[in-house]
Amino acid sequence: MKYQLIGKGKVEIPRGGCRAKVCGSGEDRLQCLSDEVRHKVRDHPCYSEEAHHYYARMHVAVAPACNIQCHYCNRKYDCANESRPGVVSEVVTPEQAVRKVLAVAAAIPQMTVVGIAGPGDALATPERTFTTFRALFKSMPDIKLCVSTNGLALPQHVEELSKCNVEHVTITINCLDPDVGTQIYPWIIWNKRRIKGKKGVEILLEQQQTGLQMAIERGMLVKVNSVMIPGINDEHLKEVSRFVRQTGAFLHNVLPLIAEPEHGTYYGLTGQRGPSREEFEALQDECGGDMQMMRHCRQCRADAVGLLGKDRGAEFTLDRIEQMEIDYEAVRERRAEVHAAIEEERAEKVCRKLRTNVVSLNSVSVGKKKNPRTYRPVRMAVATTGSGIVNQHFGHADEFLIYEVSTEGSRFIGHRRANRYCSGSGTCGDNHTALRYAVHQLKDCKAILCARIGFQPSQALEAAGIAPHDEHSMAAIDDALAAVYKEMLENGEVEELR
Ligand code: CLF
Ligand code: SF4
Repeated sequence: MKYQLIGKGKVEIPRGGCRAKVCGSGEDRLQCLSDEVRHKVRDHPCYSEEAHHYYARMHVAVAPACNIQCHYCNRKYDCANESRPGVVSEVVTPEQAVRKVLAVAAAIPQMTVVGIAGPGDALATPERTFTTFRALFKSMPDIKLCVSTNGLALPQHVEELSKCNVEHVTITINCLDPDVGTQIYPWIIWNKRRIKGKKGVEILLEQQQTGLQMAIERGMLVKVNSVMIPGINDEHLKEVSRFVRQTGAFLHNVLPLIAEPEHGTYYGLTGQRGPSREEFEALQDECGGDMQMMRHCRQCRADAVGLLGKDRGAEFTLDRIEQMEIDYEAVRERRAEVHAAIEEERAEKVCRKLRTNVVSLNSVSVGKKKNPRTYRPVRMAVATTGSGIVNQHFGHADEFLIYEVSTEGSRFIGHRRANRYCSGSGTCGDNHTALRYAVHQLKDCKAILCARIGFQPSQALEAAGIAPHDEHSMAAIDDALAAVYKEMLENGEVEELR
């Protein structure tokens, strides 16, 4: 190795969790964690795949400036570390941010986390970020606080983050090797001076690694984001993932580069491509190993509000929330009730899963009682609006969740964007482009589970080898997937493993 890592291998892992490969990202994974860590992640929609079906997050865009330049960023757009390209509707002051959080907490009681993720870097304008965090910690202590940063200023602010009760820290680490870094970062601002090239990159990487260690030592749950840039850091990210695992970070989140000429970024204008879906999934699998990988990231906007993938930010613009009078004590009681009901539902789901799913799949009789474990897993898509239930019409879906289903149960793979097939205006049948796109997006799936589906889309999907299922409407996703897989096994539709 031709570069130095900071304190590699020296950090104690505080999470108390098991590292068994069997741990998934859902409830089974949660059961492996210490009580303290489980408490921190069980209602954080980014840190727990299972939680993202139930709980929402919001970002307050209080951080307009940045202290580095990434070749994939044009700050007219959101921070590409934590967002999809799109202009932030409005940068808010700390006071406006608190007001906005109050409004969202009242309207969306499932909102459990407030994050600061841009549109610049949260720690490049620390006074704005910390004024916001302090006020939120004081007035709404039941809401978790989360920050996302490029890491340059993390070491000098980690103590203050800890004092503000920020338990979740995301650091974007795209490389460990400065020679790779020079192809990603042209300059940084350090001690009020612009430092270009390798020297600047070396400072950035050292700060990132030091900040990562310091945050972990203070008991924060650290997630590392890495942007996959084909031909630049794609191979190198496997090494980054190993490093992340060794430091004791909780989660690694590899994101695909989004680079379009219209975004005006260096990569967009120079033709740097993002990864294909196949390349991206292959890297996620390779980085996985016994490391917990995040697969449900939506690359959200720096002002996103709501469940991941279901943005409601437009409902909470400053002009809309100005007149609201909110009594937080009443809101807090209501939120506690809603959270208790969600937890009851989740507990009931776990019991039901233990009683039925695996048992029923493992005991399914296929032909002459062959062992069903010798059958291939199958990919299936689900249309859902949340709560872990198959509850969305095919034509209303903006995205589909993708699972790999086998006799062992179901494993979340990721999400696929969709364009709504049905506008609700009675013209669904004409929306061939959206339908073609959905078929393309689901081409590796054998089934789509939704609340309802019309005749035309059913036909188009079936012709592409994707079986539509709306008979499990309102069933829990895991149960519905298991039932469809079982049916496929019984019908001899699942390929046998040799
Ligand atoms: Fe926001 Fe990030 Fe906190 Fe989540 S997002 S600051 S950890 S509360 Fe989540 Fe959005 Fe992905 Fe970020 S889905 S982009 S990982
Ligand atoms: Fe843009 Fe974020 Fe990079 Fe700063 S750290 S240049 S805001 S992507």
